Amino acid sequence: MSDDALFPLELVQREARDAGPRLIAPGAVHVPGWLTPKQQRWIVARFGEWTHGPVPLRAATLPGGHQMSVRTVCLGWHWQPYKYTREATDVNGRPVLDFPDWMVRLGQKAVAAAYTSEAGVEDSLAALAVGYTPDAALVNFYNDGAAMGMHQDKDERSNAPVVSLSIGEACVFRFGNTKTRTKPYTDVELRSGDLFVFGGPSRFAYHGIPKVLPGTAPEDCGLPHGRINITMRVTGLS
Ligand code: MD3
Ligand code: FE
Repeated sequence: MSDDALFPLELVQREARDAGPRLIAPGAVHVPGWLTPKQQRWIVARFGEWTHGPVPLRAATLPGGHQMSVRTVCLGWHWQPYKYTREATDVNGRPVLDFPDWMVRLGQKAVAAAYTSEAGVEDSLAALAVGYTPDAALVNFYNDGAAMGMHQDKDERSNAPVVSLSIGEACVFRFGNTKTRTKPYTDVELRSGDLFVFGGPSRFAYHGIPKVLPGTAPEDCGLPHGRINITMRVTGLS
């Protein structure tokens, strides 16, 4: 018997999905393999459309003059350091793309999938899935050694959870604490198809991506090189 028959790829992926939601810290739940390969490929195709939209993928320039190595395209609201705007005034002044209805529904399903009793979350968090309505997404693209330093996401005027979806190459995700950008932190490997939800006590924790692991994109994810991360947020703006 060939190795392919003994160790089919489907079995490996099924195991990731079977692992179910894991509580990393209060309010921080990792759901390995939540998106199917077909869903991942469909989202990669949408990503291609977004990057050809009114505002191109761009590396934001921080107030100190440094450029981020990650490039981003936004939906719903355009993020720039450190505010949300409807027009990309730091890029080309064009209006941001709409936040798609399918992504609102996907965000609701994501919070519900993460905040189940299976994950051991508090009942008060499980209630956050009801009526979850994200209105902004930052779609990050990592390639050629791109990384993201430890930071907090606090430009939103809401403490609603953030939903994160990963597609493509795996990465090391560093989940810290709410007090300092240094230790203690927990490193978690995020792989293609993984979901992570950050709410409740984890919503304002420091976090970052120390490295992407080149060459680890599964063949069936639709993205041969690099890593896409979608984070959905509730801005609390109107
Ligand atoms: C924890 N993105 O866009 S996703 C970001 O993989 C960002 O591109 C990383 O950090 C990425 O701001 C990490 C995981 C994540 C996103 C938002 C969070 C973790 C979070 C907000 C609060 C706490
Ligand atoms: Fe962040």
